[in-house]
Amino acid sequence: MAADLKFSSQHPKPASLSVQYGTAGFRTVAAHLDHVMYRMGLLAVLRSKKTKSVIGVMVTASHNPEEDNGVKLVDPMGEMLAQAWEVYATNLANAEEQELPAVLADIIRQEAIEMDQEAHVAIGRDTRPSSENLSCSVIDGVIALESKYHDYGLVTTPQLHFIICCRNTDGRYGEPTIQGYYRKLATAFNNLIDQAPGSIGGCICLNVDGANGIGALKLKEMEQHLKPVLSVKLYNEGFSGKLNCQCGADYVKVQQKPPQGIDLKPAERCCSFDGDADRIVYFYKENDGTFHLLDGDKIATLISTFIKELLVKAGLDLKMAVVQTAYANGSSTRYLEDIMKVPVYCAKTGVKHLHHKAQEFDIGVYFEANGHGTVLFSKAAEEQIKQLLGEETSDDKRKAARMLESTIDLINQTVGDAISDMLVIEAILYLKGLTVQKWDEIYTDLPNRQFKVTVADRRVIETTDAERRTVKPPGLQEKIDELVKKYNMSRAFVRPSGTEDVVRVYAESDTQENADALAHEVSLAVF
Ligand code: 16G
Ligand code: ZN
Repeated sequence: MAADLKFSSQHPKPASLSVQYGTAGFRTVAAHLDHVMYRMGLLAVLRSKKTKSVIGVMVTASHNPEEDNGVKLVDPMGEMLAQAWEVYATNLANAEEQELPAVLADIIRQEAIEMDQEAHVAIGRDTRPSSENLSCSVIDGVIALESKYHDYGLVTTPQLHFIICCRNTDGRYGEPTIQGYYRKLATAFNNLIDQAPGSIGGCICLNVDGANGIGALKLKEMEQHLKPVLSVKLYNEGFSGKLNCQCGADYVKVQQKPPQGIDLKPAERCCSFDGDADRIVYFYKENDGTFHLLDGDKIATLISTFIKELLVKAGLDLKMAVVQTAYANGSSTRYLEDIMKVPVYCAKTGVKHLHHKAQEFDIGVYFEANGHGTVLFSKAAEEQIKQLLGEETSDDKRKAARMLESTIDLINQTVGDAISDMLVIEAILYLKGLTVQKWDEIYTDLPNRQFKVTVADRRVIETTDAERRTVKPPGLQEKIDELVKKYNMSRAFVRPSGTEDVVRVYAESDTQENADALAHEVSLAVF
């Protein structure tokens, strides 16, 4: 390893700054990230040499404020960076300038990386003002190790994941361009819509809150490819408002109210993207002004019901499961298990955990309540569906198989994708002739409340059972159990955040007052 790394001194690490590769990469104020970006350029090259594949680097801080930024690496099939490499990322980011060559050499040795192997890095960024410069710093890191890169510029996070997967599968997943993404999804959407019974017609009207971010930009580009049955009205497009400020999926989910800047009329359906368009939630208001949120749990239920019905119609015996997190509303879990008879599993918060679990099934539907999710189809499932299309079979079975095929193509299986999820949901609602209210009525959410609690050291809390119970500090779980017993149909848990220096508290109960009171009492127990 060369003693001096090219450009390294142009990306100095601020003294005494320490950062960590968290649940979704590095995230902090943008001003602290220049050296991290350069070093992630270096790491992406090593990961690319190791995997002999194209590796992605996405510059974004998702739903966090505009002043923040972040970076995450995308692995060959479009998944999150392998967890074993997260520690290399943290070590590299925190190395002092003079230690950097040695830390790099250490990774090369530990991973037995062949340095003469070619490397390719694909870079994308969101619309934050800091993102362009930060992505140039990533490029400096790639060039410092004399490697090739492609700068895809402004893209949504899931678009970059899609491109990485396409590039590493010789185009079998799709054409590795933004136009290729639009064409694949639009063709699938249009094919699904064409399957609607003759009695269904008219136009779907949807208000979309773009969180003043990249999703709005990309949805506009995509619209021309879609059948005119979908009439999208975009709000918070980013011309004047600030990214994620009083708008976007996270704001709507946490605040349980509509975003600013949207003129919400009773019964009209709306959805909100987050800042990098990998999350989506739906909402509407009633005539009396009551606000209704349809979150990731409602989305998972809608999609898994649709797929299950198609599997039955097609006569396919495929194992489908839904993966949720501790935040999933108890009503959704009960509905899926008891009414739908679909097995439900709980994973730790963070896409990588849900994704991993969902890979165990023929069809794994995973959604976090916050609206991040997708559906994974195993190779065997895809093959069985294709095979059915090639066989002599009844028209009904063939039609169901064709719809399953289009659904697979419409879903971005690499990661949760607001645009793709939105099109899946819209197609399902259209095909079933469902309004947003009817969808909402499938089950009723239990009232719930989330709080953040600031403590001296959040690491004193350790959890088990997919974060639903604490094992440390001693006595805390017993206290929570006692509190939960006081309320009807209640559940509560606490977990240290993976992205902020806080502890999160969640409670649900039979009434909003009880959920609020329980969350409050549990918060006090955390101190
Ligand atoms: C990150 C995760 C998201 C998770 C959230 C939890 C990814 C791509 N994103 O944003 O899935 O819900 O962290 O944050 O994995 P918390 O640990 O601060 O509650
Ligand atoms: Zn996001």
